[in-house]
Amino acid sequence: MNRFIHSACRVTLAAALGALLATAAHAHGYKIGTLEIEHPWSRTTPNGATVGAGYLVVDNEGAEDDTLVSATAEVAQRVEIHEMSVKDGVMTMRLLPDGAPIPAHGKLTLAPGGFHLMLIGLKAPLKEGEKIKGSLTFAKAGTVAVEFKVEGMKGPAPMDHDAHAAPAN
Ligand SMILES: [Cu+2]
Repeated sequence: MNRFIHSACRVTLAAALGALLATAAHAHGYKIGTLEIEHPWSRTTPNGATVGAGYLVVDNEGAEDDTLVSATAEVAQRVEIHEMSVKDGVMTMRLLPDGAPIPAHGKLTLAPGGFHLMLIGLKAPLKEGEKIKGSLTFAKAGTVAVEFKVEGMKGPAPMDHDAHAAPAN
């Protein structure tokens, strides 16, 4: 019994340490004006995929609203800002032509299932561990260069991208 408890403790400790190290290793961020951009990342894409996605968090420490109005990524012909939502049980995706709002003293979260960047016209599949050079442009703060880290599949299923991948015949 004692032995069981001890080994359980070790496992928990190892898991906690592992999570901590993983977080530290993955964290990267950028700052422009009053905005802090946390951990831009993207997902691996299968061979032949023409679209990918970009995710990040923007923290606004300022007293004025701002807007993420556009973005670029070297691997994509163009990048759009999209929002995914579920209405009446149906998943819908829409392009936000005016960008995504970042409230004063608030944050904008781009994550699977919600706001995201859509990388359109991929020149090559995205492989785990790659860094994609790109930029983010904000209405007030201006443009900042960022790198999106490509991470493997994990967390919620990437339905958002499959939903608007080119029609699969
Ligand atoms: Cu999208």
